[in-house]
Amino acid sequence: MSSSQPFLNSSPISLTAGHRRKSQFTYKHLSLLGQSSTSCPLRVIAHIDLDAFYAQCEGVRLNIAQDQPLAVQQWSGLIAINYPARKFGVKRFTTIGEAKKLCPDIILQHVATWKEGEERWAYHQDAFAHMATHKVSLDPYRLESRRILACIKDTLRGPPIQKVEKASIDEVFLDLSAQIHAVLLERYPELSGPAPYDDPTESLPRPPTTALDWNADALVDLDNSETEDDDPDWDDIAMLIGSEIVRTVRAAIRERLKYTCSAGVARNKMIAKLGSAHKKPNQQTVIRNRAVQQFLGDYKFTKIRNLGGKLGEEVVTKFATEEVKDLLLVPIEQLKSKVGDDTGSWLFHIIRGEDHSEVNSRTQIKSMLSAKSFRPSINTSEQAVRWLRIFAADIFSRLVEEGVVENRRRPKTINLHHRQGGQMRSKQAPIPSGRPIDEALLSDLAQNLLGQIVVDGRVWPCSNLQLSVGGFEDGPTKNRGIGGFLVRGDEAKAMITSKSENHGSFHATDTGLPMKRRKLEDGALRKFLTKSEMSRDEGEEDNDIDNLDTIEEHATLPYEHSEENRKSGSRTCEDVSSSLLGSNERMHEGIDIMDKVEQSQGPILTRQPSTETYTCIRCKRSISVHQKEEHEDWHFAKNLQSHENSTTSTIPVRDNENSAQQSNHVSQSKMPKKFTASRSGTPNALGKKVEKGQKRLAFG
Ligand code: DCP
Ligand code: CA
Repeated sequence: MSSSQPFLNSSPISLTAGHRRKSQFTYKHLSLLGQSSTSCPLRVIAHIDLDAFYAQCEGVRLNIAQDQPLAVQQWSGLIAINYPARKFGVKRFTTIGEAKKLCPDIILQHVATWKEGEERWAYHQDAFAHMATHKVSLDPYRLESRRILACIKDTLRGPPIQKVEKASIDEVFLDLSAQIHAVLLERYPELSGPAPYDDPTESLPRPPTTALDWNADALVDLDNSETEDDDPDWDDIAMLIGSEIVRTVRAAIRERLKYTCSAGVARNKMIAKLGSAHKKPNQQTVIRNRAVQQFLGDYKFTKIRNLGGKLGEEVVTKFATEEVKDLLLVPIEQLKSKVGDDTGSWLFHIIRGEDHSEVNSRTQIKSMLSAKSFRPSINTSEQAVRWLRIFAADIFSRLVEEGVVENRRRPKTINLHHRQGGQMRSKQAPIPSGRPIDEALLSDLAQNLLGQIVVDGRVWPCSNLQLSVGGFEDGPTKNRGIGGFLVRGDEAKAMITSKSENHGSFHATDTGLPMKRRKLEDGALRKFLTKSEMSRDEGEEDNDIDNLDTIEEHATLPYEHSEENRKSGSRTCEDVSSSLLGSNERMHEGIDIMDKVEQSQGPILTRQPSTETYTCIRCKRSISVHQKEEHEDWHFAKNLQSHENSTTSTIPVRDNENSAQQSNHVSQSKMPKKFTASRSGTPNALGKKVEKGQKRLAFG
């Protein structure tokens, strides 16, 4: 942005003017602003949220007029509704039929899907009728999300260093403090001088202005104790500059990418986020420090981040109110005695608009998950494998975005969760280092994990499968190639011995067990699993999350069962419970061929007709030479299996939201701390209510 543009509607007055009063802020505060300190009272945070995001993506992609009503359909429900359609009363819970009645001109665009058996997602006209054989792809929206993020960063480009945190697929937080500091010094050179007597606790001079031009911003009214007649102080000026920067960013997104968004500008993340939702679409709301109490007082505290669920409910019950203004009257000691010391103290401060959480620009994806719930359940390995292939392709395409091809980042483990009846089981294996990750490798690893589950029995009918990769680590430094991923000791030996094998080799470890590798590409299980016809079961919505880190964060919050995770991992309890299980499991021996294969030897062996045979020295059977390799694989796997010390986690789970509670309970003692207490100290409460921004879908 150009800092030379005037933003004050009164001309600067000399700071040496005799009538000048002191600011309530000090030189120290000014310096903290430059450091983006979370405790700086001049701090300015912005939250930007795209309006009707998926709907805008489709509108832009299809070049549809901006006033044309449009909604994004997923199966038989609507997941995003643009603002022109909202005027007709179309909402997220509106049925397709009702939407057409309310707004006959509405365009309903189905989300892109991966069609079973196809290699890429696409926009399929008839996807809505094929829930069982299609899986939703959010790639188009992720791509747009990235373009928007890049545009924001480009517009802000420094110095000073940017602090931009991607909070979900269509939200970012910006800590504008350092930028604002630079602009302040440029526009008010008087501020750059040393503090009087070199004492940083000396007050700053008062800003040389009496009125600020807030342009078209929605300005939240000041607190009752304040008046617009009061002269602005530096926090107001900082907010104004922040607001100016945000306007520039929003204009760039609009001009370059055609998207509108709304924004909140305030002193912290919590208030900025409430601010962006305050006036939509295409507006920005500024909550000056002097307006915070007024702003929050009008809210129900259940709208505040972390208070939307069970904790919020508990507070409502204990204090018989949902209003912030009522809770403000409760002394801290009483809050502590009713909800516990930590939570009480946190609550006391949060309703007063105090939040020192950092805008973390280094938030990185820790794991990725692709999943589907099946209704009715699926009943064969063949069906499962078809989905695993799609999951693998889905995850791989996201890994590409994450820089896996260039070795910028790389996951270390792969996890498969499987639900049958009341049981959720999961298997995990390391992703072999020292070789490129590709779709086939992920698919092979996944199929092997499935094989492990199959051999344990009680597999079908299966109602949910989830494939995830995790344990991301940064790739080699600039001058190291793929070979730079270190391979040591046993692993290196194993790699050498498996060199002649194809890329699908894998290893899996159990604590203390030697690593073992098997060939997958032509393995018996793979062939067995892939040969039969496609699933025709009717499916349920997909669960599709690209950032389990977000889930971990949200795992501390109340959850309701939701089949959807459209907004970067904020909306599922099944996924939460399974990721908890996964994270606590020991690595499991990765054996690829199990009992199931034994039963299926017939079909495998007869699949490729051949006249040439040989007699297997181990089982003395006559085998086609074409199948020698896979037959030997089978023996190998049987051997491994007999040595296997299974570590499968079989934890009873109940349906829907209960599954999260139950699983959480079972594994509580092993849970990483981040699952048991939130950053802000709120208690773990995997419960019923949907957090704001985790709305339950109308279908499922
Ligand atoms: N989403 C979803 N299912 C939900 C909620 C959201 O699939 N239950 C998807 C579709 C939305 C996107 O996430 O377009 C962003 O969610 P928001 O809650 O920000 O909603 P919108 O961006 O659609 O609308 P708004 O203008 O209110 O932000
Ligand atoms: Ca949005």
